[in-house]
Amino acid sequence: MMQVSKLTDLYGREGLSPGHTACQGCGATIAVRQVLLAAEPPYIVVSPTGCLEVVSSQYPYTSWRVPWVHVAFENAAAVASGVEAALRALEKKGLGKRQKVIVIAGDGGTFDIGFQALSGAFERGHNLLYICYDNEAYMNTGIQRSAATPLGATTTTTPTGKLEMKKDITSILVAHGSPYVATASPHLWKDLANKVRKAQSKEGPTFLHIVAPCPRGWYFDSHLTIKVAKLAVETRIFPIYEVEHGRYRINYPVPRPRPIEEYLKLQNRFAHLLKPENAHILEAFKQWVESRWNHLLKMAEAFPL
Ligand SMILES: Cc1ncc(C[n+]2csc(CCOP(=O)(O)OP(=O)(O)O)c2C)c(N)n1
Ligand code: SF4
Repeated sequence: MMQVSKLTDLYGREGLSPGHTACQGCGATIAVRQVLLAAEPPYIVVSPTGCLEVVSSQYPYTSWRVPWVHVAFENAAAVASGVEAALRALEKKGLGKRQKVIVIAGDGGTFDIGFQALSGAFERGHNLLYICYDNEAYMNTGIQRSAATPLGATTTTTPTGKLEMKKDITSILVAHGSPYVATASPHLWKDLANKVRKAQSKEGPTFLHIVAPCPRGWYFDSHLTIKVAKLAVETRIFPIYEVEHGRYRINYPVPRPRPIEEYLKLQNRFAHLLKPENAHILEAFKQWVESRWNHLLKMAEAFPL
């Protein structure tokens, strides 16, 4: 596996062409571009319905320069399993080479409606890399809440703020016994690129969870996307780590976290959390961040990579 150390390592591999119709500053599209720059060809991408699909495939045009299959919202991992099984059967007959199938899906298609297919594919042990770009809501259909939406965030279905915590999807995938599960952020592009390659090189089902700030649904100015991603990591809200066969490594230690308010105040979806009457929700949010970080530290100490 070749490590990515400079931009020229990725030169000439654009899998997503310009001309797509994503919003300016779309974190998901930036992250997907990085994924495709890093991925070692050949590979086939499977995407369920969501912003990424809608902005990249308006008939009769396509932004995809790699083989790409669009499937229903709920069955990306099931279709990817079928593609992977077919490739395996062809290889047995000497008719092709095995390759990792890459799913790229939003959080709604991953945490919620595609979860059964995802869990099944991991349990069956298919050779696929499942990537979730997490913009923390169903953006394509109008910013509805998902299981990835954080506590307190305003969406069109939680107008006064979500009451539940974000689902810990990475721990769930680790519990499936996956050989490689990791998180990444587009502001740490080298780390992201190397994780794509590592996840691709492992036999079996692997998972990459990428924070994907959405100016439209998080209500921030489009030039702030990378700053928001960086703050998500530097406040410990979105820890950057990897888990190989159950062993943990924190790739981006945050010994002195930035104040959580710095992250929240950039995004209007959290505006009400900074009002004095909602101090208890802000406190619960902070406790959630701290307890997850402490849990991660304990795991990295008890089961180091
Ligand atoms: C079974 C089914 N239910 C609902 C929809 C409508 N729908 C299409 S995309 C989408 C939201 C996608 O959200 P997410 O996966 O988070 O991707 P994003 O749009 O945020 O990128 C919904 C609800 C659908 N296509 N199929
Ligand atoms: S709504 Fe958000 S995720 Fe969808 S294209 Fe716009 S910025 Fe990207």
